[in-house]
Amino acid sequence: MPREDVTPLRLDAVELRRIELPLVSPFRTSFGTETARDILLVRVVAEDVDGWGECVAGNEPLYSSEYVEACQHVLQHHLIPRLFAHDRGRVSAQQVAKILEPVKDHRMSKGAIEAAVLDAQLRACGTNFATHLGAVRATVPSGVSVGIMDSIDQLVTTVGRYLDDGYVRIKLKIEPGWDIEPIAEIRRVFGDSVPLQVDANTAYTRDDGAHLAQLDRFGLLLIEQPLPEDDVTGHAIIAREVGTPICLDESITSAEAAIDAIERGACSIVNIKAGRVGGYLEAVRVHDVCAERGVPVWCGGMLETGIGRAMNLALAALPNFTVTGDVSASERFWARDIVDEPVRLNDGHVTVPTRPGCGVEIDQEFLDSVTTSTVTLAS
Ligand code: NPQ
Ligand code: MG
Repeated sequence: MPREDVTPLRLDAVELRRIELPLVSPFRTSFGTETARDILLVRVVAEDVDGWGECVAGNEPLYSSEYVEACQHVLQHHLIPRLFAHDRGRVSAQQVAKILEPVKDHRMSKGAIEAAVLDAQLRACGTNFATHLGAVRATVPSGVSVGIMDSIDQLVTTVGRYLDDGYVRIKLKIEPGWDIEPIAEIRRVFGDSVPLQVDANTAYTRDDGAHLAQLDRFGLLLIEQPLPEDDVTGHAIIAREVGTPICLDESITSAEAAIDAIERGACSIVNIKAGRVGGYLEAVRVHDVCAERGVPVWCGGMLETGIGRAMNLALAALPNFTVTGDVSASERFWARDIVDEPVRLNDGHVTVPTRPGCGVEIDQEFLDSVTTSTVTLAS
């Protein structure tokens, strides 16, 4: 029953749990360096079934304006009370966005609670995320995102290790001063056949078109988000000056934003992250509008635990996800994951979970050991 409405559940309680998980190695992007994640998990308790959601906001408002402490506040004081007040707490995931629409933005927070409600509903009826969202694949190819390093030697060593692991595509983070040279060296060492792309996380300006065009000779799959989130027009300008396809990440905040960016010639490939667009249901709509316009999509990553990673795999199994995404193995980021079946790499591919809901179960003992706070809200 793909994408059909599912029966509302009565929300008895919602738990907001914060966990602290150290990264296996620091992850540096053009906006900063992360050494540990402070992650907000949402658990809904509804008619004796639990549902989990993961908020992808970072510790600080650097990737976007959202950050974990603000997400906890808006969920606790503005979003969850609205769900409790709706029809005496009876809600289906398909109604969540509509009920929360009066609250502007806060898409990562909305996406986290919607995911938890959807997980509970699907567990209650024995359906998995993949089937519900419309998945057509049992496994998906796995790419890896590689941070900015202190030296090109260190980058070469790191990329070599990921290629040995079997990752089928490498994404290199870039910024002014760390772009042409490191890419040239990776091509020189590993050859022209390694599928390679770059992500600027908004670090360039409209004047950088000629500079970025120097990347054209490396045969990259795409350049991701060179300019600020708001600058769709700027991306259209850059897209005319650079031969490599432009892909948008931060700018794509909804299906409407995707349509606008595509129609204005700002991108020819779209990165989809459920949290960035307000949830998995909107993410499917982004997928659909891109498919209708012949624009391929791929699934981004936000350093998720096994919960968000399992849901991302279901999304990445939809038909228009024809570009390799950033859903890496759990061990790329974590020494130990909080779920019973962490994502594992198998010949460069990862397997879409098939058990009900998101398809993974919480390792409660380990989860408790990394929990820094818990707030329970009752309807
Ligand atoms: C991207 N992710 O595609 C993001 C950026 C990113 C895997 O490259 C904390 C929270 C740290 C969110 C680091 C990847 C983060 C983060 C990077 C998002 O642009
Ligand atoms: Mg990105």
